Amino acid sequence: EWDWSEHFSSQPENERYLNHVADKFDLRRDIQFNTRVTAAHYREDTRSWEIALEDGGRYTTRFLITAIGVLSAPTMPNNIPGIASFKGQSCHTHDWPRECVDFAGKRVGIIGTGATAVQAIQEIAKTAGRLTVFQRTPNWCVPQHNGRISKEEMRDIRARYPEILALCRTTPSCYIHGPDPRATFEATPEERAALWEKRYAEPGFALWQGNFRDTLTDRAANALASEFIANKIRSRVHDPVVAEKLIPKNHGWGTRRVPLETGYYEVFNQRNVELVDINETPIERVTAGGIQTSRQEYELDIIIYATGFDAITGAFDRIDIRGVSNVRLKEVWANGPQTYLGVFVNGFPNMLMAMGPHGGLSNYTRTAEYSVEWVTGVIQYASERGITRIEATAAGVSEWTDHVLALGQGLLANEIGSWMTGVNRNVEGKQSPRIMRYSGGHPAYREHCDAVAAAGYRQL
Ligand code: NA7
Repeated sequence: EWDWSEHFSSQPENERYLNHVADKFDLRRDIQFNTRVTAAHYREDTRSWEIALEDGGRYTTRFLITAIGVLSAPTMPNNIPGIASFKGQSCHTHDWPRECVDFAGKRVGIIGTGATAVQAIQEIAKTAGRLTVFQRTPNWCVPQHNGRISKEEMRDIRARYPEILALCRTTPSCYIHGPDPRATFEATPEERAALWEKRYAEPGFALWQGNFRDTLTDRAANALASEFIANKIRSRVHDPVVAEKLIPKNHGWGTRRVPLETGYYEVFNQRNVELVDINETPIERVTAGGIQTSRQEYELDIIIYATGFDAITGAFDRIDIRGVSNVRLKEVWANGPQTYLGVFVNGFPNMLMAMGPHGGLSNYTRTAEYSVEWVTGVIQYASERGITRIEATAAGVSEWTDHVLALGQGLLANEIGSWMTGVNRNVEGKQSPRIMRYSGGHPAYREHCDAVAAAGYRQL
């Protein structure tokens, strides 16, 4: 019943939609807002979890479902001294002010060039007096091709919802795009160019998810695809020196999350925009009036920290989660997540993770829906049978962890630091890439989980 106005809707529309869903299903009565959980401790004697809130509140619950998100623990660049001394306006993109920020005529600095920064930069550049982009690592961005949805198109989309959702169930990452069945070198140069041009002109992740099947595993194939995008960047940025700075050199196409853009590269042709490569001229400190690099001080009215998240396990680390014998989850995961199906952890009975590490983390809405249904299925099964304790076996966890690690071998994305490999250089102990996600494709993930459910969860 919802009429979407755009193919990639903006924040206000997303919020309206979520409120609509909450109202429609009368969900608010089950939600306690503005509640930060600080600790969750398992008690064996009662087979329950004790939950502590920041405001001193306490709850006891038999089952604990964590649905705390993979990108919900924002991180500031704390290696930069002087952040608190800045006298102008500043914020992390995650804590964006509710009121509209007016950039007109202002001198704005932004640190970071991930997917969030790319979206911010292309908008802010429209009105800012001066925009300075402090870039550490460029990313491979491709056009989003957003567009408005007319009434007729919406009618057509609505009629095809079952077909669209069925299609998403067949692809590895649950998008409408699936890989081209050919390997890169099975196609002629003309066929390759034709596929890449076609996908580059299509909306969303068409090029990322709909590329030749070996693009993200074969180095030579990846290098060719990278060169295609590099040439697109060169053709869009007038100054060849700036263009080269915007082309990633330390990772291949598609090996980190691909930012979608609308006129991002053209922004760097504008006279009011400057790209500062902070590998060449590192940021030394934030001052009262701006940002000081090794070359000069940039005077700024606004500083935006688009510096990302302690992803996937960060939200877990920020809660004092303790299982049997007071063992801390953060310590169990010190060398990387260990889970069964991305849902259970041995030694943490009755805790179920929706969209947990090593689970099927892909197109978020599609895969979260499956995850939530599976987790609630377990609880329903237990409740109906009076089962009061559910725990994955140590063997189950080590088998699943080994399986996930084996599947992740050979994927170029797992060699490079990014939030998808759990790297955040602002967080101690998260400096090197790890395999954080199940990479066998969501259909295979569902097969595993469905089989476990069908067997009455006995393999837990
Ligand atoms: P990302 O993709 O993690 O990007 C964070 C950016 O901030 C990235 O360019 C980082 O550079 C940069 N960064 C972080 N810390 C620093 C410091 N200390 N100095 C300079 N630059 C820094 O987060 P986003 O919010 O853009 O996107 C997250 C996901 O949300 C996105 O992929 C979508 O899936 C939704 P680096 O690359 O580490 O050199």
